Amino acid sequence: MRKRIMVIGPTGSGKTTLCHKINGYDGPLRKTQDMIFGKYTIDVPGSYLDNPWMYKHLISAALNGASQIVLLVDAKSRREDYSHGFAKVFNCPVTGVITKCSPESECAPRCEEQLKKTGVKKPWFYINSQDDEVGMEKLKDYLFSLALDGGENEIYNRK
Ligand SMILES: Nc1nc2c(ncn2[C@@H]2O[C@H](COP(=O)(O)OP(=O)(O)O)[C@@H](O)[C@H]2O)c(=O)[nH]1
Ligand SMILES: [Mg+2]
Repeated sequence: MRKRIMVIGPTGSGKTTLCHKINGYDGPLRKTQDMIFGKYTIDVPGSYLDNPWMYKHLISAALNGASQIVLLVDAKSRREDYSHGFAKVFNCPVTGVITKCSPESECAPRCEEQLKKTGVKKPWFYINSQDDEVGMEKLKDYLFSLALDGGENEIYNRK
């Protein structure tokens, strides 16, 4: 099976929006309770983060289907959605992305602190899908370049 970019984050943090951008799809946003396998992505429902007993399902899905993880922090939310060191359970690269915010915003330090506590190493990316195509392109280039290092994935032939 082709390995994909697995996008993890709380409900409403922008996972589906990001997956659509990565896949070059601009249809409507839909809400589901299932993992959605897109062309290059796996869109994981936020409910997987709500219960620690769901983590094992998340981890096994990642082992089977993901070449890398994208972990989202929603700058508009004040909740801490990840347990300490959560990112370290994955045996593939984990990229931290802060949505709905820019590095200059006052929410930035709080979000970066959350990524740090979750165990996500730099580089971290900021996207604001509403008005920042540059940030999105930078992130996509980075994710596809990670994929290029990896092997048989179809993503690897994109450029
Ligand atoms: N301002 C802003 N809104 C966003 C961003 N990404 C997603 N949204 C909005 O946040 C809401 C939830 O997005 P969605 O992709 O469905 O989140 P999901 O529940 O994580 O899949 C939608 O109304 C999106 O338009 C972003 O980067 N900036
Ligand atoms: Mg969604």
